[in-house]
Parts: sequence; structure tokens; C-alpha cells
Amino acid sequence: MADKAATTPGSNRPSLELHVPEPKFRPGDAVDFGHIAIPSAEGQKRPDEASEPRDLSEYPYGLVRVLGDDDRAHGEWDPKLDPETLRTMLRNMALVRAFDERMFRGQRQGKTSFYMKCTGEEATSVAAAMALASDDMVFPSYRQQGILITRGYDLVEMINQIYSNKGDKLLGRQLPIMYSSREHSFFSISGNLATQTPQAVGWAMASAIKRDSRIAATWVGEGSTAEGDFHSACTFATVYNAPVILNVINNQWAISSFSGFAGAERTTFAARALGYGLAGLRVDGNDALAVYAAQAWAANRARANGGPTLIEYFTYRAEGHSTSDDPSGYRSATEREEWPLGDPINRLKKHLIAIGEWDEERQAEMDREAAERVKAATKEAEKNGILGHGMHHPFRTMFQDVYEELPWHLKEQAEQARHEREVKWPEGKPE
Ligand SMILES: Cc1ncc(C[n+]2csc(CCOP(=O)(O)OP(=O)(O)O)c2C)c(N)n1
Ligand SMILES: [Mg+2]
Repeated sequence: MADKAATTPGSNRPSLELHVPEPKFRPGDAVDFGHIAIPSAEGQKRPDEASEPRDLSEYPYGLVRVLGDDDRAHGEWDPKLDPETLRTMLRNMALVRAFDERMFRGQRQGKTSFYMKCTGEEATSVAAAMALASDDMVFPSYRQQGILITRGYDLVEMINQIYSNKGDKLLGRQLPIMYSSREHSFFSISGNLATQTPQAVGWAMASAIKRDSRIAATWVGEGSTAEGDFHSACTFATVYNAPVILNVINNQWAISSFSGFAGAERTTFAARALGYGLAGLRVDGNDALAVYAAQAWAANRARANGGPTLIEYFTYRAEGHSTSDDPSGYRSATEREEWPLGDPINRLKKHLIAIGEWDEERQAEMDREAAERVKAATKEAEKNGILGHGMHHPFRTMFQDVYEELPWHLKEQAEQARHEREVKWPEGKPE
């Protein structure tokens, strides 16, 4: 707190003070999330999809929830999905988690240089993807492997990309996990944060210009909303009433920076919508039914030319930022256990059990199957090579495909690179 008596040297005017946000808990601290307001799932109202943004002004400050403490579905947001769809949702999330586990271990074993898990955030991609049409165009960030898995992308292809091996369709040109699949309406992931947001809005505008029926959805981390691109995206989205959904995944952390550095101490991320005149919803991101319901609401709205929606999913990044990160250096280890919104897979499992559509044996069997599927896919991908085994795309392909005609400066670089390799490996290095 400011020293009230402090004055500017040589004057009696009060001195200014800069506020630097500080997270509530650091390593070793006891964690108490009691300050987080969590409304009950019961009695929640679902507004009309055609509502004006100004009539939705309470939603950015609330928290859409469907699953109650009794593991049952409540309120008007209940999407009333049939048990088979709920089991598919659970299976997709379990497969994502099994995939993450194995890829993480693969990185530790030196099979790839890098991996990023989405542990605890599976619902925000799996349930959202299930609420969209399979050909709606998605512009994800790097933590939405759940979308590709939900859309049925071949796990072997994903692993080939992670290993940058000779089966990698992206020819080793992208960082591991930065997938791209036109066939799955999944835009190429970019490491430059938030660039996908104006791209999604632009794509949505083009879809409207062409009088197409497909909408766009993008996913961006809460830390990345501090980037200018995100704000340009919001402006374009509202100005042109673009058929787009802007999903903000508020997992509390941006590597070692807590969400306060992106503005969370002052307001919610969903409340950004208000200033732009966008519809805004704040949603329990660990409640798969609430995620589905919110995404379906926004998708219906966009499809009916009702305009864009900004959705904040309140969740928690349960593990490190990436395999290059060690969160024990900057946050309390007990945050994960204390996180009040629980685990999305466990919550959906308990719901299915509560309605008599699932049991622990089937859960264990499903987990076993998911692990087996991932293991088999890993074995298959390893036939195409792993990091450091030389089975990557030939070196010279680096200069292909980017330009129709290779410009002179790249020709020079290619020649120089070839020459350097000749000097370094006179006997010839395998390509
Ligand atoms: C423009 C830009 N700035 C910084 C980085 C480095 N960087 C990569 S991920 C990351 C954290 C992003 O956090 P958030 O948006 O909350 O997403 P999360 O990792 O939590 O999913 C940073 C700072 C980058 N890749 N691009
Ligand atoms: Mg984050």
C-alpha cells in the first residue's frame, strides 16, 4: 500500500506509485482459493441466443455451470446430451490425457525436443469442438490438441509431426505440436501468440462475404489477450458482426506470469466483451457440459447472423507450461489440489456414474484402451524416425515449397548451406 505521507521530493504533492501485480501464492505457500466466487449450477438462466450484447452484461461476471456438487446436470444451460454422446466426450478427453502422458514421457526419453500438455483443460477443446460442426474452421493455440483428437485426426500423423520424422507432413518446418490440417478445418498453429485471433475473424468475415454457412472459432490463452492482435480481432469482429467465436482459455498462468499481468486483478477476461459490444460469457472451463452449452449458444448465434461471442473459460493449467518449464520455481505445488473447479474428466465421469450410465470398471477399461491406442500409434510413428536418428526429411527440402520461384537470396543461402555441409562432412552426411 502507498505510504500516504510520501510526497514528491522538493514538493508537497503526493508521489505516484506504480502497481506491480503479485500472485497470491508462491512456492511453499499454503493455498486458499476462498476468494474465488463460484456460483451454484442450480437455477442458472440461459439467455436468448439473439440477445443484444448490452442485455447480457451480467454474464461476463458470472460463471456458467451445469454440473452441480451432486454430479447432476442443472439449470437452463443443461445441453441434455444423450449418454452415448457424453461417453464419447469422456473418451475423447481420456484419449487426450493419455496422448499427453505418452508424449511427455517421449520428450523425457529424447524422442522429441518439445511437448505441451493440456492437463486439466481437456474440456475446453474437446467439448467445444463437439459443439461445433466438423467443418467449422478452427484457429487454435498450441494447447488444443483436443480439437484434432475430437475431429478424428490420425494419432500417427500427430506423432510424426511431434517427432519431425520422415512421415511429418509439415516436413519438419514447424515446432513439435504446431499441427496443421486443412482436411480437419484446423488452421496452422503459430508460435506468435494471438495472431490466430485476427485470422479467425478475417476468415469468418470472408465466409460471410461468400454467403457460406461455416463459422470460425479461435482459442487464445488469457496471457495472450494482452497482445494487440487480440484487440484488433475484437474490433473487427464487432464492426462486421463476424460469425466467429473468440474462446479465451483462462488457465491462470502464462508460463511463469500469473493472469494478473494480463489484467485479471481488475476484471474478468469475459468482461473485455463489454467494451467492444460483443456478447460475452464466462464459463466453468472444467465443466464439460457448460463448455459444450456455451459453445453451442455462441455457434447458434453466429450461424443466425447474431454476431460474435467472446467466451472466457475459467480453468487451471495443472502442469508445466511445456516440457521446458518447471512450475515449482514460481507457484505453489498445492494450487493444483486446491483448485476449486476440480478435474474435467473426473467431473464428467462422476456425472455419468450418477445418472447410471457408467461405472469404475468401464472407466478403467476405457483408460486402458486409450493408453493402448496411443502406444500402438507411437510404435507406428517411430518407424518413421525419432529425434536425432537422422530419419527426417532431406535437408534440401528446407528451401522448397515456400515460394513458387526461389528468390535469389534464398538460392544463395541454399548454396552456402550445401557448401558448409560439404566442408563439415567431406565424406558426405546422410540427408
Ligand atoms: C508474441 C509472443 N510473445 C511471447 C511469446 C512467448 N510465449 C510463448 S507461450 C507464452 C505464454 C502464453 O500464455 P497464455 O496466453 O496464457 O497461454 P497458455 O500457455 O496458458 O495456454 C509466452 C509468453 C510468444 N510465443 N509470442
Ligand atoms: Mg494461460
